[in-house]
Amino acid sequence: GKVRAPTHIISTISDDRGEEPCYAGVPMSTIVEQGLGVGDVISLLWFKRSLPRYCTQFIEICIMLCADHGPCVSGAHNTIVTARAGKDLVSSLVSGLLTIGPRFGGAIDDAARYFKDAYDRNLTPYEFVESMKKKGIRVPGIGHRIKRGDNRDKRVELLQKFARTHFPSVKYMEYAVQVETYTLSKANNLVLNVDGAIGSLFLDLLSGSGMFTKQEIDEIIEIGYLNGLFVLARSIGLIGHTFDQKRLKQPLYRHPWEDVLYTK
Ligand code: Q5B
Repeated sequence: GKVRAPTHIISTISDDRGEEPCYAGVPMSTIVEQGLGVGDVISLLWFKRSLPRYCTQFIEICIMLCADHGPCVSGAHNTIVTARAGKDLVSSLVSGLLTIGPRFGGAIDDAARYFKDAYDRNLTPYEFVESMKKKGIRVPGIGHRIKRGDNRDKRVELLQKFARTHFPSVKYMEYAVQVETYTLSKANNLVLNVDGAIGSLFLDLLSGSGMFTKQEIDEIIEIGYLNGLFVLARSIGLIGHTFDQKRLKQPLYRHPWEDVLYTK
């Protein structure tokens, strides 16, 4: 009989061998004809399934809200400096993307991991936060450089409002809010930030939508899909910052001596 030579690559998300490319089995013409959006495309290519409209809308809101946060944040700053050094679009973009990590924008997966673990183990916010403190770990998804208890992050409020209206359950997000109430009692900058809001709400999306098994949810959290939302979103802004600097014909950036503390 026929013997299949062993393949070097296994791929399960897309296929371009037919008349048109398919994402998770859905032809591109269907995506366009049914008026689907980028949230649907992300659902197909990342989660390999079509998700209900409120889920894809939530994904799109995350992308829109995280697309940019001004020129002063780590990612935009790196991109601006790189563009001003005369580098090309891709170099400027990746230089900004490389700042995304545990402190800046890349705390979504860890926020989801820690909030899920604490909620599932029935830890009170006090027990959770204090156990993190004992381990010397900052609570991912909590804290912001400019947002405060009396100057909340509008993005967090918008995400919460959408989820409270459309999600069947927001138990993880409500737990994150209880954690925030406790951390705010310690310091005014320890707000639930955009990473923490997305991390906790994505747990609610995964567990409340009925579209994922428990095993699939654990795998998504373990692999770490969710920082991808910030990476994808912020690429939009970083590309914009690159074009902006080129359009403005900005010269090579040099940091002023006065702004450096030279010391031995
Ligand atoms: N303390 C975000 O720190 C920041 C604590 C904490 C317990 C915490 C910090 C943090 C976890 C990571 C996280 C996502 C580094 C942030 C984002 C996207 C962005 C950015 C933008 C955008 C800020 C002062 C005191 C110290 C600390 C304690 C701080 N955070 N304790 N758990 N989580 N968060 N990142 O203000 O006793 O004095 O030693 O790492 O979720 O990145 O817009 O800018 O869209 O671009 O520098 O929104 O919170 O505070 O380091 O001076 O700490 O608070 O231990 O206590 P800060 P520090 P003590 S959203």
